[in-house]
Amino acid sequence: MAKFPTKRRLPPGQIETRKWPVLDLGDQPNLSANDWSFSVAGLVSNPIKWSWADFMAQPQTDNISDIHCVTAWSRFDNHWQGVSAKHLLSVLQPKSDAAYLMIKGYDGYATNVPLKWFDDDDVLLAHSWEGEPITREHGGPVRLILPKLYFWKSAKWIRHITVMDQNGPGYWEARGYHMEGDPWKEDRTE
Ligand SMILES: Nc1nc2c(c(=O)[nH]1)N[C@H]1C(S)=C(S)[C@@H](COP(=O)(O)O)O[C@H]1N2
Ligand SMILES: [Mo]
Repeated sequence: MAKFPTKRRLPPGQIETRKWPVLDLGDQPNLSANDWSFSVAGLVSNPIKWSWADFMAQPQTDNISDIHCVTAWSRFDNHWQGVSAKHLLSVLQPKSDAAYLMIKGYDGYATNVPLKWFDDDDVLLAHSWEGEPITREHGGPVRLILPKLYFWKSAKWIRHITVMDQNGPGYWEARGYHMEGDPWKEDRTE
């Protein structure tokens, strides 16, 4: 085994798990695909409101990425399918002063993400995991997957994104979690 692997996979302070723990505020919305819709407003040229049919009519992407939760577990090689953030942004056309997103779930949860972290090839609005619909407990019918930040940024039961020029805290960020949350820098708390 190489003494100095060229690419470490486990960020500092993390432990690999094969299970997929469930973490949320405890109120898991029970949304059928037909109950679900998703909207984006704020500093964009083309605000959207997508039904499930509108969402599924967008180009579909799949990729494999790792989960890093701030509670110290990481899960490798998760296969996701959905609509890429790159595609969403191409539809929205953010304005020149757009810099931060507030991402909201149907349970009232919110988390803030800088646009520069959202605008990446591995970011998805995901509807499937390992070829199956994402279960209710993991945020189905649609959740965000933003693998390069701690998993609290990956909002489950995604409902709305507000595009802003100023940063502001979401649920956990208002309670001491980091405004960015890069696991490689151990951005756990502010
Ligand atoms: N809507 C919503 N999204 C959420 C949360 C939540 O409470 N509500 N919890 C976050 C936290 S703290 C984590 S670690 C992950 C957990 O996702 P999982 O239950 O699929 O592992 O979801 C994130 N997204
Ligand atoms: Mo978390």
